[in-house]
Amino acid sequence: MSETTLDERVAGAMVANGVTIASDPYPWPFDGDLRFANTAIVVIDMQTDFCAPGGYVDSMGYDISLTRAPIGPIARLLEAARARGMTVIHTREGHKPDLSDLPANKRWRSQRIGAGIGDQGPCGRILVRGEPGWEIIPELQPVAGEPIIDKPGKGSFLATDFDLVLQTRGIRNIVLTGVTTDVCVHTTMRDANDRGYECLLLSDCTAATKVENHLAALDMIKMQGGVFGAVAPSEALIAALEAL
Ligand code: C5J
Repeated sequence: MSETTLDERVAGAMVANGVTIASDPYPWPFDGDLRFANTAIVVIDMQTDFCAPGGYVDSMGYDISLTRAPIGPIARLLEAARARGMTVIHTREGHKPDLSDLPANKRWRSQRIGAGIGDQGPCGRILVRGEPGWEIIPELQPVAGEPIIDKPGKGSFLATDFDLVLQTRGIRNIVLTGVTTDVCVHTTMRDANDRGYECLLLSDCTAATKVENHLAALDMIKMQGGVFGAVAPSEALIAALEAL
């Protein structure tokens, strides 16, 4: 058998499948290999602490109407994905009750802004596993069989079995949703991209605590020809799923 170059294999894959979605700065995924079986929807940290009254973000004084804005678009996307048997994975940021996995500087910084991680707040101890604030919001509850990744950090790979879950299910394409665009979503996307996953961030299914940061985070993905992947509105992905 003759050797093929990487360019020829990419071109071959595009011809073989040819399914991409309208995204920026390139039609995603890069090789047209978009299938229900190789694509996961990842819902990052849609927890009370990030998007409900009395939670961590609210206690820091940010406007939770921003972090609540993706709830409707994510719910519609999950309906489309679940109807097609796609993998949906949820993450939760939180620390052990004894705070043994909470770095001192993370705690110190949060206390400085009046929302100390591990301290008592209106929704229980802030960002502590098992507390009401740490729970995923009722509107986006996981359904049976959907993995939940508990992470102590901003990224979803550190100190978790996220990569193992993705590999076990044969996932190559990752669709990122959730909060916050500039922190946990970006950290996860950057890490996933370095590991060879083909990433798409949905602009209306993500949000930050500042609109400027959300927009800047979208821009960063699109530079250098799509340095971390691509960006699209959820309607573009849903249209592609309906066409598959
Ligand atoms: C933050 C997150 N922003 N889920 N966490 O502290 O993005």
